[in-house]
Amino acid sequence: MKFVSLLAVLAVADCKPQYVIRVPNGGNVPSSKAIGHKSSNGGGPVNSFGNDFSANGLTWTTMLCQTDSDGDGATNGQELLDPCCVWTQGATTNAGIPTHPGEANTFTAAQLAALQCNSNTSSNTTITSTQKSNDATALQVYSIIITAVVFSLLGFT
Ligand SMILES: [Ca+2]
Repeated sequence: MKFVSLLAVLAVADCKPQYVIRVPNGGNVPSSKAIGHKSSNGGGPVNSFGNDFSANGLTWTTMLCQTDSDGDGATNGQELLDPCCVWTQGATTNAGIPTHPGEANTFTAAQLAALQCNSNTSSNTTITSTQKSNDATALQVYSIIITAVVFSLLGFT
C-alpha cells in the first residue's frame, strides 16, 4: 500500500510545467501540452515517455534521447527533433514538427530514414549563446576594419 501511495505522489510531482523546457521541443508537440502524461493536458498518470523521463532523473540524457519509449521505431530524440542527441536545456531546437514520444506513431521506412542523425540535423542544434557572442564580436571587428579601409580610401587618414 505504501508503494502505491509513493507512486501516486511521484505521478503528481511529475506533472509540473517546468519539465516541458527540459526536453527539446517539449512544448511543441501538436495536440499535447504534457508529453510525459497520458492526458494531453497533463496531470494524472504518466505514459511510457514520462516513465523513462523519470528514470533518467527528469533530465534529457543521451540514454533518454536514444530510447524509443513508445516502441514505434523512432527514438525519443528523433521524435523531438534531436536525432543526434546533442540538445541541452536552453539551446535552440531543430526546425520542424516534432512527434509524440509517448504515443506510438506509424512511420514508413522512408520517414524513419529521414529522422536519422546526419550532419545537417546535428549542426542546427549546436548553436549556443557563446557561439552567437563570438559571431557578434567577429562582426564588430570586421566593421571596424571595413570602416578604417573606407576612411583610408577617402583620404581621411
Ligand atoms: Ca518512438
